[in-house]
Amino acid sequence: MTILLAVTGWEPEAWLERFRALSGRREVRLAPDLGDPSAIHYACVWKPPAGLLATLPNLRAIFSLGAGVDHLTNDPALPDVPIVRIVDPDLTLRMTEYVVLHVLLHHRRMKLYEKQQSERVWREHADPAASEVRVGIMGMGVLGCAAADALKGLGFQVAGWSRTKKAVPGIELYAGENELPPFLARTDILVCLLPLTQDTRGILRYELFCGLARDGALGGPALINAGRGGLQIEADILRALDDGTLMGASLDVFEQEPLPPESRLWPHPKVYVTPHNAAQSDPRALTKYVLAQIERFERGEPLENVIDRTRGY
Ligand code: NDP
Ligand code: OXD
Repeated sequence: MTILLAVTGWEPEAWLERFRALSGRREVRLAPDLGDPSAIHYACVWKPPAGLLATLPNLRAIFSLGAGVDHLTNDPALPDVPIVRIVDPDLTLRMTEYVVLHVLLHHRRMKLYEKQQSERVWREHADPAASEVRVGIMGMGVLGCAAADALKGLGFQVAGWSRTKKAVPGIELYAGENELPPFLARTDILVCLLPLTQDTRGILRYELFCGLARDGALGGPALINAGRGGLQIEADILRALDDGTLMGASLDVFEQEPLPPESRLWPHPKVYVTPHNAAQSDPRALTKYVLAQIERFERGEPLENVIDRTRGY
C-alpha cells in the first residue's frame, strides 16, 4: 500500500519527512521517482503534472494537500477514483485569521492611516462601528462559515451566498444566481471564498462590483479574494478601483501566480497583495489527517470530504 507524494509549487521535503515519520512500514515515494507504478495505491498531491496520476494503474484514492481541488480537476486524464480534500481546523483557522485581518484593515481604513503616518499627519476620522458595516461572504462552505462566525462575533452584519440554500444561525443566507443581486446590494465588504469551477470562473468582474452597496458606512465597497485567481478579472478590479466603484481590495490569489512584476496591482495604493498564503497547508498538521483517511479506507469505512466531480468541488 505505497503512497506517492507529488508536490509542485511548495517545498516537498517537509511533506516527505512528515509522511515518512508517520507512515509506519508503509512506503512513501516522492515524484518524479515513481519506482514500479503498479505498487502505488494512494497519491497525495499538490499541483501534480497533468497526466501523472493516469500512469498509476492501481491507484485507489487521490488526496489533495490543499482545500481546493481545481489543481486536479483541470487534468483531462484524471483517473476515476475518489478525490479527498483537506478539511482541518489548522487550515480553517488560518483562513479565518486572514479574512478577519483584511476585513478589519478595510473597516479601520488602514491605507488612509498608513498614508497619514508616512506624512506625519495626526488626524482622526469618524470610524463606523462594526455593527454599521455589512460583510458578504461568497462561498459558505467550511472556510466561509468559520470566517462568518468570527466576523459575527466582532459585531459585523454578516451574510453569505452559496450554491444551495442552507441555514446558519445568525447569518443571512442567499443562494443561487437569482439571489446574488440582493446579496451584493447589502454588502460593503465582499469576501470571496468560492472554489474555482466552470460556474465560478471570472465571477468577480466589473458588473458584479457595480452591484455592491454604495450607501455603506465606509463610503464605498471593498473586495477580499482568497478563493482562486481564476475567479477574478484583474483588469476589471483595476478599472473598478480607478473609477471608485471599489474603494479597496485585498488579493491573495491571482490569474497568474506568482503575480508578474509588471502588474499594476503591486503598487496600487488601494490594494493589499499577499502571495497565496491566506491559509497555508502545514505538513505538521495535515499529514495526520491524510493518513487517518487512508486508515479509514483500509478499515472499509467511507472516506470523508470526497469531492463531487460533477460540481467540481
Ligand atoms: P467548500 O467546498 O467547503 O465550500 C465551497 C462553497 O462555495 C460552498 O458554500 C458552495 O455552495 C459554494 N459554491 C460553489 N459553487 C458555487 C456557485 N456556483 N455559486 C454559489 N456558491 C457556490 O470549500 P472550502 O470552504 O473548504 O474552500 C473554498 C475555497 O477556498 C477552496 O476551493 C480554495 O479555492 C480556496 N482556498 C484558498 C486558500 C488560500 O490560501 N488562498 C487556502 C484554502 C482554500 P454549497 O454550500 O451550496 O455547496
Ligand atoms: C488550498 C490552497 O486550496 O492553499 O488549500 O490554496
